[in-house]
Amino acid sequence: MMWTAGFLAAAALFTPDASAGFVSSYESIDKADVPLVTPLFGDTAYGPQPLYVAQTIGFPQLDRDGLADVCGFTGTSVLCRTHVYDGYIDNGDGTVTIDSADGLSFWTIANTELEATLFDSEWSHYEDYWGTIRYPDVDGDGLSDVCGRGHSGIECATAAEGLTDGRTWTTMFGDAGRWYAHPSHWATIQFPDIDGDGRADVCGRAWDGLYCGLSAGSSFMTAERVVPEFSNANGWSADKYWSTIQFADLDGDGDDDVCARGSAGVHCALYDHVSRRYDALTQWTGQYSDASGWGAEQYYATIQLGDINGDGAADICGRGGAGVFCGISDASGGFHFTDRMVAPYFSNSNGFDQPERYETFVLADTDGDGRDDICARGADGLYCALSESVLAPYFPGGAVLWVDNFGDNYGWGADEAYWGTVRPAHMLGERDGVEWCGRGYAGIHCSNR
Ligand SMILES: [Ca+2]
Ligand SMILES: [Ca+2]
Ligand SMILES: [Ca+2]
Ligand SMILES: [Ca+2]
Repeated sequence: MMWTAGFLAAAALFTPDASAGFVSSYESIDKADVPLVTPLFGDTAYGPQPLYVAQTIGFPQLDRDGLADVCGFTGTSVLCRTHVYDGYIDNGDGTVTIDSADGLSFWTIANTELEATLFDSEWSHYEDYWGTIRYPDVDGDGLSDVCGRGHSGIECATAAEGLTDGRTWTTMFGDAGRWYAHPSHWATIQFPDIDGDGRADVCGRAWDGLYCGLSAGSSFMTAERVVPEFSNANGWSADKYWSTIQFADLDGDGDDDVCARGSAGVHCALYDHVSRRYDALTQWTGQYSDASGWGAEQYYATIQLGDINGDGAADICGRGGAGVFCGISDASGGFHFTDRMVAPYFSNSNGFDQPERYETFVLADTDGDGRDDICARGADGLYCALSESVLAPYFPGGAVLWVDNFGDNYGWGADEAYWGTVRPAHMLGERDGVEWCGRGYAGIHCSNR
């Protein structure tokens, strides 16, 4: 870590002055800033927290108040703190008014700390353990649990038991199966809900294809090979291919489908609820191909699924040299691109070819209109291109400075332990979009609304 004088000087600006805040639609609601919401996970006297802390920070739902809580792996356990907030007034008509006087009082009311001690110091030694820690709802009770790949397989601790019941949910994906051997195996482990029953399932890519095990509520059923096409023999062990494997509901039937970028474009398979298997992998678009230059990390690493037009079927976006462009799912086998679904702000010439920018891309409904928007960390704050229209989606306003913080100007570009933590969180509940949180040197900062 280069702990430069310039960064120290800028660090005091993590919390901007009161006049800074949102632009666009929230301006009339509240001039809000980006307060420190908890000193938890802040830097130590030795500098930034290690990546096993920074990269495991998440904002799950551990209780039933609808407000995101915070968790992270400290190196000796997964530590979580529930979020209690009284900074808004419920108007009783589905809207809330932000009480800005109380709006800065996160964490000042009694809140609860939960600790999953299953994730012990051994987990800090191996990225193929800590790098898999996630917060899925594996038992389907509406609360987030903590899961990760450990020595014995997938280990989970449930919020229902206060994270005290950590144990092995399946021996698949463990060290005995050599899942540690290459990131093309352990780093593909994800927790989608492939059968749409509300319980997160587990999937990961082995040498001979993608395996998934359905959640049975207190364990995962035996994982089966569901997409044999994703094999080493077919070339999927290359970073530019396996790292793009992701799950989303492409046809809006409630089951999570799967896509990945191959050499000739993006290939996807729909989950068939009747056969309880994935259909054959097919090519959904010839965009994003190696021949078009998408084999470079600054491009393929940005490809994401999200519902840009808000019709319930996940669409696809990716950042090329000239900006982000998106294709809309037809829910049956194709993504369709138009010249209007382009966000040129996020171009190479605006600096988005740098990892501290392009790795922060997120598709999230930041303005709460039901359509996912394109957001990324820029030079002087978090920028979003807001999606409009269901039938002919486009980004009419270009990109706007959505949060006047998290930019390089306030030091967030200095270290992955800062910029790698900026992400959306429902700090004020599911309504009206998201807040944005990140780990700065003093702890977790979140935008207000
Ligand atoms: Ca499920
Ligand atoms: Ca589906
Ligand atoms: Ca859609
Ligand atoms: Ca939106």
